[in-house]
Amino acid sequence: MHLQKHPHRRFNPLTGEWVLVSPHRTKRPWQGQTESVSLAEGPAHDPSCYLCPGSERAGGLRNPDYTDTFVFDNDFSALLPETPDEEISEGPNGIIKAENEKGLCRVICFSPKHNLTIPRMNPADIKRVIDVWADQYSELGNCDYIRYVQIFENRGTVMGCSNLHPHGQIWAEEAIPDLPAKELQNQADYFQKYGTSLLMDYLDYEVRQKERIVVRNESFTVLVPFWAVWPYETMVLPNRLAASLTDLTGKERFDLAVVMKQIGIRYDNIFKTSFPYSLGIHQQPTDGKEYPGSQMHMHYLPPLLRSASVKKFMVGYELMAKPQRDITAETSAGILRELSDTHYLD
Ligand code: H2U
Ligand code: ZN
Repeated sequence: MHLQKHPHRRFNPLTGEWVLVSPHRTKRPWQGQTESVSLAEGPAHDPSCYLCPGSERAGGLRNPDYTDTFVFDNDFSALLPETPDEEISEGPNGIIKAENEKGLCRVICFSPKHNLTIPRMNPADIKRVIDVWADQYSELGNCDYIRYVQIFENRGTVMGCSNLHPHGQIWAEEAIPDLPAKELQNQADYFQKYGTSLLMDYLDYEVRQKERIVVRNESFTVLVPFWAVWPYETMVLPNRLAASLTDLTGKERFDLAVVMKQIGIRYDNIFKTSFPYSLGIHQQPTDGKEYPGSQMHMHYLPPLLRSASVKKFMVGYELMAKPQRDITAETSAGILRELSDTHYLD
């Protein structure tokens, strides 16, 4: 089987799921929808932006005149700390099942500047965001009922982001959500079977193979995983075993900031646009249990495919069967690797 020629499916050892890869299909014509492109840089301060320093938010609270990062409780939290402790199990064989879910949602502004996105921030300022992420992970994880903390960023209107001011979210909750739970289970099974870390072994392999590596420094590696689903999906891995951001030294956090800037610049440079994506950090649960072999990592899931205006649709087959992609992980990694390290706007 030729991975760049023949249709095949690839296995994702983290989730235990498969992705269909159809490299022969990349020349298919496209006459479908195009997304509108955001070209202009916005202003550094937008008085109508509810995330800018000094602005009033929807809930009536006013933001302080913050100078670096700013964290607040989401005014429209999906999870709440006070909910009645209850479970429902009824219907034939208990098929109607519900459990209460306590939690907290926070918003983090990355910068006071309305138009300063991560790829255009200094590594030192990105490191500050990473420090805040680590502090939030500890603080929220220390709440007695919080077992899992999910840090993420939706970037760009295509990804449902409601505001261009660079910001992310943190949802902390009582139950470990299904996706991280699956990844943790597969890492635990692997450790049980082989006595080593699945993601460390995988990284080791990729570093020797080279073809899916995008950028790398002393502490971190960015690669397009063999099993990537989204056209330019990447994963960011520490070069040593670390359960969470709190395990990282100051130098390692700085090195993470550097690769985040590098991958961010490359993303923006692909189509000369503020590249939309969802970014998420998977870390060890905060339930006090041991997770031997589990490795913290970040996923970048960007939807764009052919241009700044054409995204990959996850529709019929993907919604009903399994994910599918045309351009291979190796081709995407090659494109990302070759792109300039200088942002197209600089
Ligand atoms: P997104 O851009 O990823 O949608 O995140 C913005 C979040 O900010 C969203 O969850 C919250 C929304 O609930 N928000 C506030 O907490 N206060 C506001 O004044 C507006 C938006
Ligand atoms: Zn703003």
